Amino acid sequence: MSDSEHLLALREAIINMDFEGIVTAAQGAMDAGVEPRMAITGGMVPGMVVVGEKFEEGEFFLSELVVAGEVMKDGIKVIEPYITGESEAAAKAVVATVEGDYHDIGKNIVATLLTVQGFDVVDLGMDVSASMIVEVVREQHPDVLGMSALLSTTMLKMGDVIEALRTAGLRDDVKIMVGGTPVTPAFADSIGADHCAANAVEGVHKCVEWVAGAKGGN
Ligand code: B12
Repeated sequence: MSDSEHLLALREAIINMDFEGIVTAAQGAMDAGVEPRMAITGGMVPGMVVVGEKFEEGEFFLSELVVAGEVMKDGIKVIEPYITGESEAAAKAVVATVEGDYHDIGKNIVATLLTVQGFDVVDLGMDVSASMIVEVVREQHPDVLGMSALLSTTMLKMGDVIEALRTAGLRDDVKIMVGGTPVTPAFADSIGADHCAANAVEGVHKCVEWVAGAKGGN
């Protein structure tokens, strides 16, 4: 099987909500030497995009979104041990899905990739209030704060968090990255975030760059 056939098998297992299929496809891809990050972003994530489209078109219901999400998590469990870090960043990151939002799959991928890059990751989970994030930033002094939102309504909460950090006098102590499908660079700018991640891999590269830059005195 070629790499693209493995990616297709991963995509199909998500769309078919196939718990056994995803484990077989993920293990098959890893055994064949498919790059683990590519298996996630080029195989499973496109499958989730199709699931989202089917939901939008009325072919799938909420129950299917939940099951597809669980299938994706099972696939990530298989792939996770194969992801190796490129460098030891030796820095701290706090990640959270903002208040009112129960989408955590993308945020979990970010947390995994940050961990393999050597970050000490404090994962606050989903539906996290601005006041909780401010408290944790105050106590933990992270180098990076990563926030995720998948709903066009909840992404506004990211702005509330940044405002609350400003009020607390903590805004300039931490680099802030926002991500999730509805989030655009223009939106990130408008709320005063430092970066809008195109995807988890690009976002984590940026975090590594920030930390390396800070160490180098930039
Ligand atoms: C799975 C899913 C769910 C699951 C979530 C399960 C879970 N544990 O996460 C459940 C069933 C709970 C759910 C519920 C709902 N959902 Co939903 N869901 C999805 C679906 C199909 C996939 C999301 C996903 O996990 N994608 C895979 C991950 C890997 O991708 P990702 O999250 O985008 O993350 C990637 C990048 O964005 C990035 N990233 C994300 N965050 C961050 C953060 C940082 C710091 C960085 C660096 C990078 C980064 O990295 C990831 C990898 O590259 C999407 C459709 C879609 N295609 O996006 C709809 C979708 C997001 N849901 C939607 C809706 C409407 C809902 C509900 C309101 C439905 C309802 N009527 O109740 C509820 C809301 C619940 C709530 N309050 O949050 C809409 C949102 C529309 C909008 N723009 O507002 C979508 C787009 C579906 C649609 N097309 O209509 N959903």
